[in-house]
Amino acid sequence: MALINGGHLVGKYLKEVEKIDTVFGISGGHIEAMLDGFTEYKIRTIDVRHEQAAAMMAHATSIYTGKPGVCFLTAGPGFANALTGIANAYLDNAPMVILCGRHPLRDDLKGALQEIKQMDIVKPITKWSATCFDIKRIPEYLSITFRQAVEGRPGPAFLELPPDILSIKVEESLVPMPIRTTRKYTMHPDDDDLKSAAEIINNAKKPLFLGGSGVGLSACSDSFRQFIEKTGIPFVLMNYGRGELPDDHPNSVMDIGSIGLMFGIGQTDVIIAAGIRFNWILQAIVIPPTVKVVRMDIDPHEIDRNRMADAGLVGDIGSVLEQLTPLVQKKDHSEWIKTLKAAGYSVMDYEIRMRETPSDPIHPIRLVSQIQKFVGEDAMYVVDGGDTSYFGLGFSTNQKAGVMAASSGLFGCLGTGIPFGIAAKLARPDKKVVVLNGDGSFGFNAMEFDTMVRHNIPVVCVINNDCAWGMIKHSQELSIGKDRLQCSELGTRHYEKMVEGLGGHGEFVTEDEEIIPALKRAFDSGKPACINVMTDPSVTSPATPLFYQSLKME
Ligand SMILES: Cc1ncc(C[n+]2csc(CCOP(=O)(O)OP(=O)(O)O)c2C)c(N)n1
Ligand SMILES: [Mg+2]
Repeated sequence: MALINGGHLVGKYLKEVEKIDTVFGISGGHIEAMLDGFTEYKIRTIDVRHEQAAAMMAHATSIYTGKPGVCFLTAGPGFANALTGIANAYLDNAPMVILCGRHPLRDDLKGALQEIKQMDIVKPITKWSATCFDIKRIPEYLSITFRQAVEGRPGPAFLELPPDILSIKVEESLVPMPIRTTRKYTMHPDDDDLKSAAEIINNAKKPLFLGGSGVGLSACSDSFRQFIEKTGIPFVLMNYGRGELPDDHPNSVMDIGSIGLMFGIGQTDVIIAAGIRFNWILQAIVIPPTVKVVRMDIDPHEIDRNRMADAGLVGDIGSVLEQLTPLVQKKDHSEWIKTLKAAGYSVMDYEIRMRETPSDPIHPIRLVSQIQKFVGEDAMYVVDGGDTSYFGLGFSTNQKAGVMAASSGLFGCLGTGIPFGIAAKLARPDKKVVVLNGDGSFGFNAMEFDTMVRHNIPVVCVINNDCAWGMIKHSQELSIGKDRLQCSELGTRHYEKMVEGLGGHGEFVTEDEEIIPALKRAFDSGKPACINVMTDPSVTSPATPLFYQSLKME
C-alpha cells in the first residue's frame, strides 16, 4: 500500500508526464497540498506578488518555450486577481494551463471562505474549463487540460481542483498515469485550395507575406524558410510570429517599420496572410480591393473574416507551407523587395533622423535606438505601454519571439511587460532581456521587481517616462482639448528608487549621453534593474491619432 494525496498527484503528473519544471503563482490554504506536490516533485515555483502577473508569466512562458506555461491560483481572490491575465491570454490564443483551488465542495452554498462561482466567471475567457471531482481522475483531467490548451487553435485551459480531492489520499496504484505527453494534432488544407493558392502566388508580381502568431505557435521556421527562399517573397512577421526568421534575413522588410508597412502595402498585388487575424490590430493596414489575398489559418472561421480570401488554406501554418512549397515556382523578387523598401523608407525620414540625432529632452525613438545600439540583436525585447509600444516595435532581433509588444495584443493589456520580461529571462537565461515600459504601464506590475530580486532574475527595465498616460493624454488633446485633460497625467516619479528599495539596481537618466553608460551599469550590476529615462512629454506616436479615430463615433 502506497498512498498519495491529490496535490502530489498534480506535481507527479506535471513533472513526469508534461515535463513542466517551473510554475507561477501565490500560495493559499486551499491549494496547500498542491504546493507540497511541487516540493515533492522538484518543480520550481516562481511566487509572485499579484496573481495577474502569474497568469501573464504563464502566458509568456507558453510563447517563449513552445509548451504550455502553468500558473496556480488559490480560491476566490487569487482566482479573481488572475482574470485580466487569463482574458489577455484568451484573446492572444496562448496555450496556457491554469490550476485553481476552490472552496471545499463539502461547504458549497454555506458561505464558505473564498466561495464564489469561479466556473461561471471564467468560462467566457477560457478555451476550456472544468472541475475535477474525483482524486483518482486528477491525472486524466490534467491530461485533458493540457490537450485542450494546445490542440487546434490554442488557448488557456482552466482546471478547478477542490481541496476535497487535493487533500485526501488514495492508493497510488489505483490512479492511472497517462503515459504520453501532449502532441499537436495538425489539420491539412484541401488539394484544390492549395492549387489555387499556388496559382495566385506564382502569378504575383509584387507579393508580400504577412505572418502572425500562427507562424510562431506552429514553430515552423524550417518550412517557412524553405517557402520564402524558394518564392523569393518579402515578409513581415508580427505578434508571436516575430523572429521565426531573423529580422536580418534578406527577404525581411521588418526595417520599414509599421508606418512603412502601411504605406508599402498599397504597392502589393498579392498578400499571403498566415496565422494572422484580420482584426482591430490590422485595421490601419488598408488592403486595396484589387489586391489578391491568400489566407492561412488553423481556424476556418478566420479565413474570410473581415475580408473574403481569394484562396484559403485551413491548417497549422508549418504543415500548410510544407504542402504549398512544392507547388510554387522558384522566383527572384529582389527588385520588388528594393522597391517595397524604398516605398517604406520614403515615409520614415523623421524616424530615421530621430534615431540618429541626440535630442534634449530625449526623444523616445532616440531612446530605443540607443538601447538597440548597446544591447544588440541577439537579445529579447518586451514592450509595454501606449505610445511606448509603437516606439518599441522599432527594436530588431534575431531571436524567436525576440520583440514582444506585450500590451499591443487584441486586449490592449497594459502591465504585461514586466511579467513577460521575467518569463523571457527564465526561458532564455543566457540572453539579455530588456523591458521597455511606459511610466503608466510600469506601475501595474512593478512589485514584481521583488519577485525578480528573490528569484535572481536580472531583467533590465527601461522606463520611457513622459510623466503621463501619454497615449490617452494625447488622444484627449485631440478629442477634448489641452485644457481639459482628465486622469491622464502622472508626475515625475523616482521609480528607480523604488526598485533600489526592493534590492534591485536603479538609474535616473535625463541626458542623451547618459543612456548607454546607465545601460552598461545596469547590466554589469547583475541585478534586476530599472533605468528611469525622462523623455519628451510632448511627443506622441502615429498610433495615437489612429487609436483616437477608431473610437470616434460621429
Ligand atoms: C490595463 C489597462 N488600463 C488602461 C488602459 C487604457 N490605456 C491605453 S494606453 C494608456 C496609456 C499608457 O501610458 P504609458 O504606459 O505611460 O505609455 P505612454 O503612452 O505614455 O507611452 C492607457 C491608460 C489599457 N489599455 N489597459
Ligand atoms: Mg507614459
